[in-house]
Amino acid sequence: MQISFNNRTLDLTTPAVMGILNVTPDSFSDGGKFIDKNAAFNHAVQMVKDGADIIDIGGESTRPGAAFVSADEEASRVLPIVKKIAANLDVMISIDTSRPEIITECAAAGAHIWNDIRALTKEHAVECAAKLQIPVCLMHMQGTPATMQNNPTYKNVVEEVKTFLLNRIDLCVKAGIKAGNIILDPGFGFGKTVDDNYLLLKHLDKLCALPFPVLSALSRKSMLGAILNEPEAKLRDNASISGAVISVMKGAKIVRVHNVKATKEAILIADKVLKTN
Ligand code: 7PJ
Repeated sequence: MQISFNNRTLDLTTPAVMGILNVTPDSFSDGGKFIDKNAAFNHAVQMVKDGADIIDIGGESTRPGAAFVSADEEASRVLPIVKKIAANLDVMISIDTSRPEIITECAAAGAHIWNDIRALTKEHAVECAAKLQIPVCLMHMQGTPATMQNNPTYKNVVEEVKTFLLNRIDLCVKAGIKAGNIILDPGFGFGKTVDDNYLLLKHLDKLCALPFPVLSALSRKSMLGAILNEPEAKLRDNASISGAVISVMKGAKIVRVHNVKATKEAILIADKVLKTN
């Protein structure tokens, strides 16, 4: 498995680390720290040194109750850092956005992956991805970021997440998106109870059995805090690394994390276990 765009290829025969770079003032674990363009760039440089294969840039906070961000504001947050990373670092760039106009500008500025927590459900998103031929990550979410944690309900969360993603794949492929450009994500924490999240993690191999790379993003999330009884997101890194290792053992090809160095080292060992005969 590999993904390619804008003259860059990511080989997924070894699992990849996606380092999180939030450029929002209100993101829950590192919000505000990387608003300054130089600080954001320096953090990206460090993550690349630490072994990041992808830098995921997000300009819209999706935490419940987060303020609305206009497209102009989102563009002004992400575009300068996309340009600076594309010009200076040997790394893939993904953009955590749901807006076609943002990804179009970012792709022209050198980005490589459209990471959409709304799975291309905004108007014109599917057509835009088909036109750009950019790799896309389709994530499952129940509800909307504002209300998703109010009362998430499933009969069978593992099956429902898989069915949702299969339906999105079908629609995307019919609209002209290449199957080889699709990445899947169960969406840990997006409209799920703690136990829903652990069922999804326990059965992540079922999603990984589909012929698409799976991205697992549970770094610092509240599903970890719930077990540790740790309200401070930054103090959940050991649990995050454990989650990344479990994900890779179950077949995930990309892990989206805050702590790149520790995660990279940990999943290299998991990958060696998987590949040893
Ligand atoms: C996810 C994401 C996720 C993907 C965020 C946070 C919230 N992108 N962006 N999957 N979560 N693909 O990091 O806690 O789960 S923002």
